Amino acid sequence: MFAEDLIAKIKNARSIVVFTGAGVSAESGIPTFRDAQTGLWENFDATLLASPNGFCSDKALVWGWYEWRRMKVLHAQPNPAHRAIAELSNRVDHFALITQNVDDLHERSGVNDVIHLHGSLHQPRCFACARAYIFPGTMPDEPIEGRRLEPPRCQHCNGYIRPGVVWFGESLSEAAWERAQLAVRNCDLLFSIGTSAVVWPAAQLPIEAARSGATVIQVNPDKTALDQVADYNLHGQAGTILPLLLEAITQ
Ligand code: BV8
Ligand code: ZN
Repeated sequence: MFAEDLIAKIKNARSIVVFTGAGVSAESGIPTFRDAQTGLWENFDATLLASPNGFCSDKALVWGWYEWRRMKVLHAQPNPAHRAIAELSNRVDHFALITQNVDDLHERSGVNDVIHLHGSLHQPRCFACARAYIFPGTMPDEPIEGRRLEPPRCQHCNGYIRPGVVWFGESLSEAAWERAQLAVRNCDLLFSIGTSAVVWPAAQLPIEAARSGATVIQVNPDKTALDQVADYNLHGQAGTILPLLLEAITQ
């Protein structure tokens, strides 16, 4: 199934980075970023909804969209791809997981130190004073086509609560970006899993790994701009490929 030199490279790697996008959560039933535009969302530009201007121009529409996505994540379970990545993290001396995803499925599959480049659905904060907001313990019950929902207000300054994610046009957290760059510059091997590699500066990471001499392995059913950069392109679903890869390296 896999080239012998590929298996040897993974077995001999002492430092591995796994870089993931929405595709790794697809088999958990979480729509990938671009096809999250189902129902009500199909006539909205995602990059508009996921932006400060989008929120300021229609807070209830954007907050309702994020609550619908948060509900999807709360109902979802980690899939075999998440679990294979967690198992890999226990088999290598140095491991870093860098994700563009805002769900917590990597954490729930057992990876305890996840670098979230684009924040998290589970850490809302006040748009004005940045104080953390704690969600009520209840499960949101959002219809599939979504609905407008007024965002809650901050108890401290009465500002609007916003999703704890990095929107388009917002800069990434310095700390996360520094950690991610350090990891990719010092790894022997980087997996890029389930990302269309179109969002910057995240998309730069596998390129920096390759430039630093790492072996780059891409897992994606489709071709992406990374096909030119990767040493190995495993075209298929992560939930199928990764468990087979783990099996092959443990033989
Ligand atoms: C910034 C959180 C500047 C919100 C997200 C160059 C440099 C810097 C910036 C830019 C630049 N060029 C353009 C920009 C602007 C912009 C950008 O990149 N725009 C894009 C559209 C061109 N970047 C930004 O605005 C960034 N900010 O740089 O700030 C700055 C600097 C200083 C001071 C101020 C400002 C911030 C970008 C972060 C945006 N936030 N997420 C939310 O989630 O709602 S991005 C969001 O979209 C996701 O987090 C993710 O990163 C991205 C979606 O990408 P993917 O994860 O790849 O998902 P996608 O659906 O695209 O693809 C899924 C893939 O999986 C597919 O390939 C599919 O084939 C595959 N797949 C499907 N099923 C499976 C599978 N693979 C495996 N197995 C399966 N089963
Ligand atoms: Zn506040």
